[in-house]
Amino acid sequence: MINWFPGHMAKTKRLIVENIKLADVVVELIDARVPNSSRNPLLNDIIGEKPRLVILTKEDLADKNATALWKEYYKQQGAAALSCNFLRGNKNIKKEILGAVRLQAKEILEKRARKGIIKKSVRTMVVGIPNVGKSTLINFLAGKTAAETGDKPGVTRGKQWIRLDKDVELLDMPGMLWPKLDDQEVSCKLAATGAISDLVFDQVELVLWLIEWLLTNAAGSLAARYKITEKENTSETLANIASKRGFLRSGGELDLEKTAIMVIDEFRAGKIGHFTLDMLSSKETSEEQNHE
Ligand SMILES: Nc1nc2c(ncn2[C@@H]2O[C@H](COP(=O)(O)OP(=O)(O)O)[C@@H](O)[C@H]2O)c(=O)[nH]1
Ligand SMILES: [Mg+2]
Repeated sequence: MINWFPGHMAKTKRLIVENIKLADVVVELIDARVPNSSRNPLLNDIIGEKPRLVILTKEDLADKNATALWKEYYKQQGAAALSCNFLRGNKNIKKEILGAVRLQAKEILEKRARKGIIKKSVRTMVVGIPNVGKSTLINFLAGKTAAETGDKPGVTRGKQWIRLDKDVELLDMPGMLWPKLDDQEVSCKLAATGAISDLVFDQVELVLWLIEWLLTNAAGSLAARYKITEKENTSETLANIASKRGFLRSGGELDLEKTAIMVIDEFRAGKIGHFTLDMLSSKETSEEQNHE
């Protein structure tokens, strides 16, 4: 677990700024379950006008309709947007990603051609907050042989460009972004999806927040999973789950801690359902607030 103290953020930002200079197209990973909350607020400033491909990761765990709407939203913003389940990555997804990167780089390549530079590859790098799937994507795209042949002279020490195809290269190191933790709601969403460490939150408090979200936005999902009666009161609903599962302490009282950990685990694994915690309207609202 990384502690995002200010000095750490400054260093991380410096590194990303340096690396982004070398890339033609930035691949920004965001978690399809929390497309707004899992974005780094400073990334727009850092990337500037550079072409961008947004990939919504873990689409297998998110709400399908919401993912489609979010992709539309990013396209309207001028980025290319795809969604993937990297655990079931196949050749088509790789082709799609490379195609989108090429398309985003088209203008840059044309500009280079006008200057007489023709053979230069498109360089791309992956950025995102912890746990969003950066390493999984790089391993999936690069494969082992690509990583081994990626070493080239003239590249800053410690950095390697991995060749993905004749005309596309990928930086072997992802750009690690810090999550936004100044907003309690956003922090809860990131904790619930596993983007931030379990040590940061009291698990019972977190599960009460999650139960509240599910009762409000996906009524019936807890009842179906745990064969319980949902209550308006979140604590009572949690107690119902604990007693249904027989989670008791030695004294016979309900073990809410153990129940919390179980529910959070099952939520993250998609066993309670496939949910997107960030709705588009809340994103728009938060943008309005930022402008005030
Ligand atoms: N369900 C699901 N899990 C994924 C997907 N992509 C990555 N993961 C899992 O998410 C976790 C974090 O991935 P990792 O690549 O280490 O994230 P990083 O910290 O950004 O490098 C790992 O347990 C991956 O197996 C996906 O598309 N679907
Ligand atoms: Mg990683």
